[in-house]
Amino acid sequence: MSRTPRTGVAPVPEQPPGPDAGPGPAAPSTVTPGAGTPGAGTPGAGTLARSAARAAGRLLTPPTVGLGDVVPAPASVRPRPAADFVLAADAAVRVSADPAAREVADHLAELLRPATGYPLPVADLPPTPGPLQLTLSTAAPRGPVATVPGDAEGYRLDVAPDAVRITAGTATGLFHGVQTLRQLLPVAVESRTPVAQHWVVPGGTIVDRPRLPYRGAMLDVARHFFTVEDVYRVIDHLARYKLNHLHLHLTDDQGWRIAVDSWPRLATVGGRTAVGGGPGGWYTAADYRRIVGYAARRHVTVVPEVDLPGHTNAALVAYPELAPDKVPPPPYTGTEVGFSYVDPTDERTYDFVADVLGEVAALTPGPWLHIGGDEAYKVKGAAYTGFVERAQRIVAGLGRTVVGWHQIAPAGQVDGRVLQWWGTDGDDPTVAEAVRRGARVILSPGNHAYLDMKYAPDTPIGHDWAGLIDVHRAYHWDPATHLTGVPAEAVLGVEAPLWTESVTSLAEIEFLFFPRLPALAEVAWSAPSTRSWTGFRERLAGHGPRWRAAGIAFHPSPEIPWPAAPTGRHLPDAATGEHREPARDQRAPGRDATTSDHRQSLAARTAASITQSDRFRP
Ligand code: TNX
Repeated sequence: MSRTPRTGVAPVPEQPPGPDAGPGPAAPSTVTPGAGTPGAGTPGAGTLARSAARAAGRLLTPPTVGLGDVVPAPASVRPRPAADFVLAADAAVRVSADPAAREVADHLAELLRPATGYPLPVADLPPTPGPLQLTLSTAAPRGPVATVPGDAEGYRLDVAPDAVRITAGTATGLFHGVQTLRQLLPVAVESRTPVAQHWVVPGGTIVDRPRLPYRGAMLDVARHFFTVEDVYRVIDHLARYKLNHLHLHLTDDQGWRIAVDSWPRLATVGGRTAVGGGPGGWYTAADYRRIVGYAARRHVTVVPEVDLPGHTNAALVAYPELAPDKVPPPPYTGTEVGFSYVDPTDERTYDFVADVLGEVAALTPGPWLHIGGDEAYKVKGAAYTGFVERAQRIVAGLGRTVVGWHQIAPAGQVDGRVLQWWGTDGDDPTVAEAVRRGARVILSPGNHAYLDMKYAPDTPIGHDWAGLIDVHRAYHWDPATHLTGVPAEAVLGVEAPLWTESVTSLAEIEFLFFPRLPALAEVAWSAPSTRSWTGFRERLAGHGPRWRAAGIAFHPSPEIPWPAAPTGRHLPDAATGEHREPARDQRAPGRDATTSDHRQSLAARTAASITQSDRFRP
């Protein structure tokens, strides 16, 4: 159904119209007199001229993207090739009079202004409809948007010659519709400076909603620290692909990254280290609030993780009273796991847990608190389950929902508890039993969703303990049937964790994210009937030029039919923004690499970043 693209972007296979796609808008005439003129009965000369110019533009400039070339695949796509829309320089954005919807409209205008150079003022709907309309409504004009109870994220996008209309029951739905619209505009929309271009959007109707409510990625800011601005950029990447949760792994052996007023040394002492001996860092409460606020404006919920009772060396350095032997351990900058733990037999430990979780909860508007629970190898049996059960009660007492790595499964059930699965074999009777007792599951299978795994043996950073994960492996699995004994109804969603033992910069985060993050986004968002590897790789191909235009580093996987050169691995140089080849001969450390290996690797990588290589340039 997607038109044959004009830029080498491959067409997508026909998608079935969804049950609620509706008949679509009536075919408009080529020129719509009076469009955009307040109260116009008879069109003025200016209006007619603008309409004629638009019509001419349409004739001269076909869209560069097919209506179906969207990632993740929408639920239903109905192209209307005669109904393309051209954005005019005098266009305004009109939006339902609602503060949250208004924020989405402002976001749309901010996305479009740099590349178009158009002023794109934003104003309320009604009275003037205007060419870009965002309408908050429980029922779209031509058929319901939200037919599934609780579907708070669906939207409908109608593209006609006179207007692009996004209709949704919630501001979140409008926001997702805006992300779709962004993908339907020419690649140049990603430019940060004005581009002379006909801003054509392919005509037709998309009706869309997510398959799973929880779609996320995790960033480990503990092994290496990332700035607030880096995290903003990660949030932008999530939002682009309709992921709605950012899990921040805030604490680990190598660093404590969130200020806690009642235990100040956690950050000021425990935050000073990082893998490989770097300077570390931590977020003040104000920093963290900025992250949470930035995410909220992009309809992304932050899920903070305080990893307990293991992965706590940094906390023990700061407060030795929490250690089993009350002796301060040396700071840890290696990459081993499972050696540290807070003393589960000391009441002071539970004061610490309650204080920390209380402060983090107070800073976090979202419903989730992640208590970790992984790899606490030295806290066994009843000592472990007893600790987890107390931590779970503390979270419940704060009015939040517990999330923990799936190792917490044997602990008693609390309402709504969520287990995050990170195993690799799809079968865990303990998790299945916890699900029978009411637990829900977020799926992060290590061999499909772990973004710190290498793509291929020669990937310059990352691990391989869960296997190599190329784009096909990231894409090719089904959350509904993945875990034995865990039915689809118990699957809350999918999350792609990025552990950062080997990751030291935003460019490296992006290189591991792209193109696998969009693959996992499609696993989580798109109905099975709309998904196919062939269709995905062809739709995804058109995103390479978008990432390049947006300065996003990515791995140009040979599995994807990218439309044009350049090939090669593109890690933009942090200082110059120039794309460069990462040091191919350097292996980032695995789980058991030594600190000095890691230091050497970092030093070599830094050197590589200033030695531009032409080997992989187009
Ligand atoms: C396992 S997955 C871990 C992390 C490591 C990661 C490296 C999980 C819950 N724990 O501590 O960073 O492997 O891939």
